[in-house]
Amino acid sequence: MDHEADAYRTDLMTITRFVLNEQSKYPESRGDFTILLSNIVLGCKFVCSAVNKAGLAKLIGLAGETNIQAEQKKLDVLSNDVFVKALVSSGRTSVLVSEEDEEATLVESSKRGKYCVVFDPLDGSSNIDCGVSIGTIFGIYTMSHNDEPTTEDVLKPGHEMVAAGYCMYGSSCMLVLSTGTGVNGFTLDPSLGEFILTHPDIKIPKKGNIYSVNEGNAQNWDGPTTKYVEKCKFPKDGSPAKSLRYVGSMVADVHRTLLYGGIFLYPADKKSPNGKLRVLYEVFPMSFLMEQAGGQAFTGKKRALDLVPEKIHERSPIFLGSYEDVEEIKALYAADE
Ligand code: FDP
Repeated sequence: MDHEADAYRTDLMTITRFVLNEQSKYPESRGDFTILLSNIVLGCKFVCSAVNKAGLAKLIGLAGETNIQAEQKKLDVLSNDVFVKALVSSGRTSVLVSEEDEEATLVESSKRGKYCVVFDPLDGSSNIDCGVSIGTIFGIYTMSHNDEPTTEDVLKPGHEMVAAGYCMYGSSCMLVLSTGTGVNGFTLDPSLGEFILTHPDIKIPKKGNIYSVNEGNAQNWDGPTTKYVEKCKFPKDGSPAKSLRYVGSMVADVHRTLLYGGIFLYPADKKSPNGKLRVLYEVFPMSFLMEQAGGQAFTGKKRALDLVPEKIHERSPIFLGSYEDVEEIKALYAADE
């Protein structure tokens, strides 16, 4: 391969080119989604740069404020600020829900647009101080009316999302996106400051050999989850035991699951009967991506994307990943009923 020539390729598929290509399939489209997405991309680049220099910039440490999760750190505050400003100034949003803000942001009338964005600006915050991968997760809905926006506009099932994605700040910065026609992964080329399509049409393997869960909670799990994890470790059908991988940062754990296959679980337990992860900006976007990649996402009771949240910070148990692995846990819950 001619590496020198490769370094100067001029036909690179940047994320903007990619979305413009997608958009050209809809002649009635006026470019609103492209503008919205370019503001999300700007937020991701900003946070990526802040994460990379966190130590240097003395950003690590408590910000001296507590949020609803009582865990807000400086980088979380900064990331939230960046995304809220980028999304409002895009002029394409009406309602924003952030993990960091107790109330939804209802955008002032002069800056309103047709989208609602739900997001966790910096997920996996307990990993910030030790340099482990963290990420931003987002989901996008469209407004279904032209009246005053309200919080109700985002209390909709996940299958109504028009797009979802995450950006992982890890050994490289990767943005994984679905607009409802498959899943594509873009890697930030720092020399260009552009996300380049590096993982086109991601498909999750039908079955994997990794399970990912916080086993420290095992004593509080219910029967089906306990049985499933037991099966992963001591299979009785002659298949090899699965490997356990758990970063404890949802974006990193889901990213690995998407690329390598397997299952990610954050089940309910006796202490947290609704699990830990948030429906709107963790469970829904990741479930949307999994389904688009050929996998499944299940709550222990139903398809995750069929949940209808009643509150913006609602939680749900979640089991997501390879189609066949999720089938197994579904069967255990069905048998338990
Ligand atoms: P964190 O508490 O570090 O912000 O919902 C947030 C989250 O991380 C997820 O990213 C992660 O999957 C999960 O919590 C980890 O929770 P446990 O520490 O309870 O395993």
